[in-house]
Amino acid sequence: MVFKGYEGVIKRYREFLPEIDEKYIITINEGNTPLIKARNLGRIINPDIEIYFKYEGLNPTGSFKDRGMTMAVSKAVSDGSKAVICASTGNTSASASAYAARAGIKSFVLIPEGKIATGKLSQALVHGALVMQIQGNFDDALVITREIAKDYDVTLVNSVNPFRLEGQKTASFEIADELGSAPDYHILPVGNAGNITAYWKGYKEYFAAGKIKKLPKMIGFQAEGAAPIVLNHIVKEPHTVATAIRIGNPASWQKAVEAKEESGGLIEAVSDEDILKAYALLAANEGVFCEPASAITLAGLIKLNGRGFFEKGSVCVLTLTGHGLKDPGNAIKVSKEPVIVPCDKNSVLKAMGIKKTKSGGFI
Ligand code: AN7
Repeated sequence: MVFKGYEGVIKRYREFLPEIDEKYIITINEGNTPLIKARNLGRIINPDIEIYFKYEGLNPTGSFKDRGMTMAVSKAVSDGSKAVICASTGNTSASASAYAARAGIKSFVLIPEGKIATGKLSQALVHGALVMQIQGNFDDALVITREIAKDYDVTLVNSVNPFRLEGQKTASFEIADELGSAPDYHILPVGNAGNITAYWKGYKEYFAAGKIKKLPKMIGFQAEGAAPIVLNHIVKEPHTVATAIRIGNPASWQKAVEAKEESGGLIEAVSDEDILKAYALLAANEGVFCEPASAITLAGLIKLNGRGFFEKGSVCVLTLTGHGLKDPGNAIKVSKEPVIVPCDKNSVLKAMGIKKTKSGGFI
């Protein structure tokens, strides 16, 4: 039987990616995520700009990491590697362990103890990784991981592995293919700074190939308590509610600064309070549920819009890097509590606030 369905980013964008022999491709059909036009937020924030969400939470493990992991794990397998290792704030570990499971190789993950969202921890565990909770932060874990990968027979699949960025750049191809152009502004969260680097690389390659006629301005946001690039110094003890981007010494620091400078963009910080407000606003007004680190893009857009940053007609794409279900605890915290109602119809009607029967109007 000949399968004619979609089979992931390596096959789709083969001509723009390093060659991987087809028999080694490890894919869970990542990529091909929806670009969703905002329906209500434009009206609330600024009716003169167009806002699109690249909803990366709809990748197989619920984050953008899968685009890079298909490349990194395929390459590892084609090189004969039998194990992968990563440090992670959560999503990389979920993705690495899933792709390793699919490849039939081992995965080792180092995560900061107590600082990763429950959904992500459950993923790494259920996919069979050896999960090591390190009594330190992500930056400490990455140092150890890099050292081990240098000296032992395990493949490092953090974004310092160049194949990760190759895969991740395919998101900008998809956006350009759907818009028929690059956006004016592309807004991303910045943690270890791999993704903003990958997107910029992707846009530049599409431009060089004549697929797009202009380049976007790259706009990155860090959480105020974890904003080394904005502060221009390492943050020893980063803190933020957006645990995915709780990083104080990003590996792709310099490349992110280059993306910002070459594109004429910027990298700024926003507060945890504004991140959580944007997180709730997005879910309640667009039906799109992302994790707090992803919502920093909307918080950042609102911040820039407040100082009249966007020209009329600007097209802004915001990458929503991870699914909201990764981190249900924060969703519950920012929402109204469920109401407790006795188990009878009248109590339910009372709780609903309905007074009249059918066609009598609602509430
Ligand atoms: C949802 O999983 O670093 O700037 O170890 O999970 O490319 O690091 C996650 C990062 C944004 C930041 N949004 O991307 C990890 C990890 C979400 C993330 C980022 C991450 P980079």
